[in-house]
Amino acid sequence: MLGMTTFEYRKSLVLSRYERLVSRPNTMLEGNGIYNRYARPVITADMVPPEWRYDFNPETNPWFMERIGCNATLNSGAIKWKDKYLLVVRVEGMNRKSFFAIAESPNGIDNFRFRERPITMPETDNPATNIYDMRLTAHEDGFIYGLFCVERHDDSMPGDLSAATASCGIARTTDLENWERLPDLKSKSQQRNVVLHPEFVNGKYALYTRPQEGFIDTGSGGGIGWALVDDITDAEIKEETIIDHRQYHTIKEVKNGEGPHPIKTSRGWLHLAHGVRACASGLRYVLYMYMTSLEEPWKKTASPGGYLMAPEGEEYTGDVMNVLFSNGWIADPDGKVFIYYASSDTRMHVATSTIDRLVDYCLNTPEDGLDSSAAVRAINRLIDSNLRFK
Ligand code: M1P
Repeated sequence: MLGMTTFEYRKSLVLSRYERLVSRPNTMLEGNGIYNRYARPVITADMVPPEWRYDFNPETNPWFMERIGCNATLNSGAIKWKDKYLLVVRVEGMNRKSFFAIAESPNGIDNFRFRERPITMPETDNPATNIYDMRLTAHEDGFIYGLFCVERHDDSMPGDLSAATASCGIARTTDLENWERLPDLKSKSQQRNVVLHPEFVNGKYALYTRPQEGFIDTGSGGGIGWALVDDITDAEIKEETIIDHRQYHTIKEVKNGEGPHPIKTSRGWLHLAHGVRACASGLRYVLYMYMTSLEEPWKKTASPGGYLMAPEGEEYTGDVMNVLFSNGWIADPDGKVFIYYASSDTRMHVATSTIDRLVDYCLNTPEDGLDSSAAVRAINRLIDSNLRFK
């Protein structure tokens, strides 16, 4: 501090703290055999570059004050690109507006750094108030698509400042730098958590949908839907079938939603999703899995009961408590899977597994028997079988 101005002192402090944060290593924690968590989050609000937050001009910012604060870094799409692990992070400012920004890492578990600037997402002729939660799909048509939620005020309720609508925005790129915005998905209901399947199905684009009656409540929307679309440049849902239903007294009683696009395996499509239930302290968001048929990706073939991951430790707390949410994972050619998930709408984490382990988990975890007697029967079957190995 000696001989330094406040500006110089604070600037060097902020930059060295930032550098320490983005370059610190992460360590794997032993898990339950299905996946491993890591000791530290992979992206936090503090890892947003100081150049986005501070005015570096000593004349206009003599105290080196933060000018544009960041509130959270959450629900991120993921893709492997030129040997790097890329997250399209939902960055939420202190002003509650979200936008997208790419952070990349050489190994997928630490050293994530944001690119120089956030993504400038082109608007449609009906500009959005807020955009968030991008799902990335490298489609067999050659484009990388980003599908995301577009929020606007619901102008049919002029006096209600909380009335909003959710629809699906669609953009595509070939270089993850320049984005072409396509018209929003047309749908009879509101939509959030819409995901593009990576392959054509019967010559059409295929979408996982999440019809909802209101902005928050799914109402009569029965769960994760499936719809085929003729033209992605003018996408419209004409018919929608529910392929993964919400159910009474399960982890997805209140809501569910597809996570990232499913991973293709020799045993079928592996799906990651979030399920929501209500409890005295509010809503609880957990991650769960299911599998569908390779040839008919809309047909469920495996449905392990309960959740894959629920909040643990610091993951419980944040802006929206008791939430895990994932919209990005990466499968490496050697079968390693990086599951990127956000905790409590605040920070990003990674867990690693393999395709073989996740398929085994899906095929060999008993389904939810939907009542307590069935839960005890499943445990007794396991105990009976284990008696032979004592
Ligand atoms: O706050 C938890 C999540 O709530 C919404 O998800 P869903 O529509 O499934 O309830 C989204 O706003 C999501 O961004 C958020 O993480």
